Amino acid sequence: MVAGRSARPLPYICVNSSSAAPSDRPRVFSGIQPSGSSHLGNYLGAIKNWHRLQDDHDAVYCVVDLHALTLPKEAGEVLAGTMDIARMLLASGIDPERSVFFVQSHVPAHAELGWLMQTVTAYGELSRMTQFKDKSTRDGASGFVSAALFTYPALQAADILLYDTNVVPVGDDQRQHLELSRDVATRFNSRYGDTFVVPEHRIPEAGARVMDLQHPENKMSKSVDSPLGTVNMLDTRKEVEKKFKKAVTDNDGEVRFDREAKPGVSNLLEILAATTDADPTTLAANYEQYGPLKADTAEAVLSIIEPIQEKLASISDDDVSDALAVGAAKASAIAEGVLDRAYDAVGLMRRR
Ligand code: AQP
Repeated sequence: MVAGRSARPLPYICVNSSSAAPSDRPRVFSGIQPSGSSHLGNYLGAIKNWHRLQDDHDAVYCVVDLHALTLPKEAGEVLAGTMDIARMLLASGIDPERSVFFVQSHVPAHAELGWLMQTVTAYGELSRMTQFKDKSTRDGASGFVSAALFTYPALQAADILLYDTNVVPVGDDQRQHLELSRDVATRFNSRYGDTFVVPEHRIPEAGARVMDLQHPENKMSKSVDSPLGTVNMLDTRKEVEKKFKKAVTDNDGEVRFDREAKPGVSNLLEILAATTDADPTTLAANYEQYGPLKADTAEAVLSIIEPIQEKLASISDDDVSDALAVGAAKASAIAEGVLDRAYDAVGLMRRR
């Protein structure tokens, strides 16, 4: 049994309802960085699940623009990325009527609770984060490693805890950060009294770790420059076909799902499985050669991204800004209450 609130005090206000009716549906929260073009890994690892979970959860989804600043950015770059990724999420089926959909920096409670969470996060815990180790040594860090890159898992914990979140749908790369969020929530609760819901992660069976098509030992990533290895959600049909055709496999010619021994082929099977809701081992039995597997995987991916691209074209900047403004108001209403609860638990003097 996890320490802390196992459920929110009920009845609480359903964030999706214009009538503010009480709801006892589990709450789901997740975020995405506006740090570059969203790719197939983001879609299969996270966004696809976000879309589905709107049906039976109280959903809160966020563009985490403050996280994007952990790696050096040009002025204005995050703003442009925020519009792009928000538009992509709307086109992918995130429905601002059914979900709270907003930008992290529009709700100041994130930064405030982020500070409180740093006070219950150990230096040693942050030092063990593999994302920090990877990103601080990567070319993209351009020699400058910000303190924020080191501490942002505490801000991520705040993002989640501010919404009394029960479930966090993420890709496998976020497993370690999620564990940290659970640990710091539990520590806060035991130090200051029962304050936060301790969240669970939800990682998809297929598509949890989509690998780079050229370097199948690395995850597909926004901030890594791998033009042939990354399938972007905005890629044309020609680009997608070319990237899958050139995907790195191996020389033994056998189509078999084995991540260790056959990372390239297994990645293709996993992408096909995630896009068609099938099982990668079962799918492998349908193929004797790599060529048809590559062609079918490209086609399955196109059947997902082409309709999203079509929808994108119909969403204006105003549509995006309007949706985000409504979402920020709804998000603030929840987050400010939880932040007050945290300040009260710690025992800070409150302004009259
Ligand atoms: N390759 C992936 N396979 C499956 N899921 C993935 N996610 C990211 N890459 C993959 C999931 O997408 C969600 C949003 O990711 P993010 O942008 O917040 O963070 P990230 O993991 O840092 O994304 P990138 O693409 O790798 O960007 P950079 O290079 O900037 O770090 C998360 O749920 C994540 O698990």
